[in-house]
Amino acid sequence: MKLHKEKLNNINDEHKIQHSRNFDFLAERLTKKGIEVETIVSSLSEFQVAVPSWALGAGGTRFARFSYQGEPSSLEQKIDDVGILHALTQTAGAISLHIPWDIPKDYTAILERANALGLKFDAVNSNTFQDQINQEKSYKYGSLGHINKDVRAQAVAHNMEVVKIGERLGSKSLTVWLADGSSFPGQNNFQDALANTEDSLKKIYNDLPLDWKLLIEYKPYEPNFYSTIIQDWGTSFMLANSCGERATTLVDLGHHLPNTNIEQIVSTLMWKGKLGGFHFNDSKYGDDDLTVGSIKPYALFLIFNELVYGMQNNPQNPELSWMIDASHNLKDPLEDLIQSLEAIQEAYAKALLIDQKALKEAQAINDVTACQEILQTAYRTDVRPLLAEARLKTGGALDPIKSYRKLKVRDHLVKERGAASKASGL
Ligand SMILES: [Mn+2]
Repeated sequence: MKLHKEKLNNINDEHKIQHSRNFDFLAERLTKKGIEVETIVSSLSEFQVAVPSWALGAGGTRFARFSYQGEPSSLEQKIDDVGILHALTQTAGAISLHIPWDIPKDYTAILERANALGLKFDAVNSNTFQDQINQEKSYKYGSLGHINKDVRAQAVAHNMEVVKIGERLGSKSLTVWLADGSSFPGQNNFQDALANTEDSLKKIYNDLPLDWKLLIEYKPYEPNFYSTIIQDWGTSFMLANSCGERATTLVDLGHHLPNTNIEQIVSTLMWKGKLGGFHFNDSKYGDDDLTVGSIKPYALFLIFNELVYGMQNNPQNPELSWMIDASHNLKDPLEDLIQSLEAIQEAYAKALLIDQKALKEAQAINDVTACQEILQTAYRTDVRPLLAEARLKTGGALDPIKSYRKLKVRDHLVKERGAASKASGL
């Protein structure tokens, strides 16, 4: 289904007067502080986050998967769903594909479909964490870091294949996340496993088109529970350095042990010009895949503070690939993604409000109290009218969740696709 612009505008019209009051009140307060409100609104409009193809259906746990009605069962339908998200929020202008789950059959038709909805193809993701039907060698004991060179060669070839598919869609980066590791002490030789992984990544990197980036993701545990070969940002950074300039580290919020200072990792990587991408989600305990901003919104704000600082002060860092990486078990996946997109924009807007000059001055005289006040003054500002204004200006919804419900999008999808329609993928 496609959203009717006219119906969306009618819903917006009902709330326009109240929105103008809210926006004008906030804009006046911020302008008095010397903040350029228009600049912030246009920064918000420009900020686009990719939606991964696997987030559009209900996810599951290792115990069960309860599917959601009207899920997209083909690549075409997945693109349509991201189109709906983008029409409402105007901030989801890209889709990130997972290969082999989303191999296009007709490239021209897929490109035309995405183009008509204002969508680009962001990073492509390889999959060597599960076996596919008719696959020759198994990834049960690893892939790029496997002890057997034939398994490694197969995993390298798969990544090269993913790049070829991505090239035909206009993608410019490959994300590699490995499940490789061990579940028991003694199972792997750490050095051999790391050396094999480095060797495989170099082969992939050397085959990469010159205008492509390699994004190396890390994760401390799961699915392996004793060791992960690329366990942390340091290991990813080291591997990226040995591959070359266009190899970078990808930070996924959920891929850290509890209480890790993720904002400091972001800052360090950007200073070294090696932060290539960022995956958003939220968690209480581990890689929980919860809605962005649902558990730790202040931590997200502090991370955005470092991202904004890096984007403004670190020209050595490449342009970042942003993506939501979550899998929803309970909510309507599209509503969950709308909430995530809103949380990302909110944290970004608040970070843009930080008085960086005053913060540097307070830091210079070790005025710790003032430093905290400066950060929290920005954090405590209700920036939602700025987000609504950015959406209104670009043709989106003043209130995306309310509009989604009023337009009865899920009912339409169920009618079109059937209640039993299941998302392809996991
Ligand atoms: Mn991720």
